[in-house]
Amino acid sequence: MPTPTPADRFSFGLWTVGWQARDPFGDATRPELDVVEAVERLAERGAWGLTFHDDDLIPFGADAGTRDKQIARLRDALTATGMTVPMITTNLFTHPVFKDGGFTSNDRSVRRFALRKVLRNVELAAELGARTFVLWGGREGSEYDSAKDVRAALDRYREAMDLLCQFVLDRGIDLRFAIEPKPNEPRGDILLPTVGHALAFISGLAHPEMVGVNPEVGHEQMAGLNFVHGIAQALWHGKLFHIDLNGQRGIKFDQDLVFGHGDLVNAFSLVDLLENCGYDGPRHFDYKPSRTEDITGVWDSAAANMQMYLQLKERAAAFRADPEVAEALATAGVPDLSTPTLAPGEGYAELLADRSAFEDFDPDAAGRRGYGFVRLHQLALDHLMRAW
Ligand SMILES: [Mn+2]
Repeated sequence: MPTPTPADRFSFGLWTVGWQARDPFGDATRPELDVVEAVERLAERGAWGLTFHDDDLIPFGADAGTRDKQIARLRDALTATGMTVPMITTNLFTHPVFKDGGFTSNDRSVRRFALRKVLRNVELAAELGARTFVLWGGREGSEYDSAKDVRAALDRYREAMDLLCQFVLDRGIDLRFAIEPKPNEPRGDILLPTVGHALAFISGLAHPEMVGVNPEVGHEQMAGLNFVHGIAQALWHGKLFHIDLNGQRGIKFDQDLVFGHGDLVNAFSLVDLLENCGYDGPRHFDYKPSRTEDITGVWDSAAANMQMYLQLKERAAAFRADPEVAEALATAGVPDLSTPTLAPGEGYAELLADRSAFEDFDPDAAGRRGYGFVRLHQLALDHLMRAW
């Protein structure tokens, strides 16, 4: 079994291992977890970073003394273990004040309060050296179409993002923002529901270069989408600033299972992509130890996330190194897709003059080609299962 090390850049949200397993139908099944214990236990298991929402570390509404003390305790634990805080995010969803959203609440006073809460947390991110600031707008949305002017809400969302970028620029903070899409839950419909929606929104911001996405495996799968395709497109746009790894089984409530405990085949392709695309950001786990687990199960599941990733990384490397796979990829034409469709210097005039492209082309012959995609996929699964 591969052993995780800080070089693997594995990070965990404090709200993941710290989840007390309270759900809409049942009470907590586990006691509170102190941040110092979280840092120590994760570091022992080879993790590199801890991430958190402001309210995970500092209770909502806590006085300045409590806030300073909690930050100091975290700092001491980080120093003692060598752990880092690569990402920070803000809770704009738990307190009743945010029941209609933060940046896009219909109540202007709530929107102003939300902005102040985030700005305060951006300052904390700078103090702790976080390089990415995630924004998950879980309450930004509606249950009733008549209750939310979506175009106005997007104006307010943009207003918020532009303000945050200006703040970071003016203060000289080395920080990028990453929007985390989710289609629904807790709201009936959440704004910026998928990676594609978020990418389109970012292109209309004042500083699009400062804003990317933080896609979560389960969130895209809740919308029935192929997570690997979403990640590939985010990479194509240069917008994969952060990633939330976990597991989900189909179109249902957000399960936050251990990475790979949902669609394992898609997880294999995801690791293959991440390890071969030049992504050097955190491998961040946003999962929840299942409600059935005691504290032993919490740490076993945390370790399982890292082990799943490393095992899939080994399998993907073996897949890529296999000569039979290389031959199957060539038969399938996968490398050929990287060849531009037009020759160097060629335009539509040259294409129109090329008789081999149309007049002399035999579409029936080309239509008889077998691509061998199934054989290629079976080879991938053989490697995934080590079945050869
Ligand atoms: Mn989730």
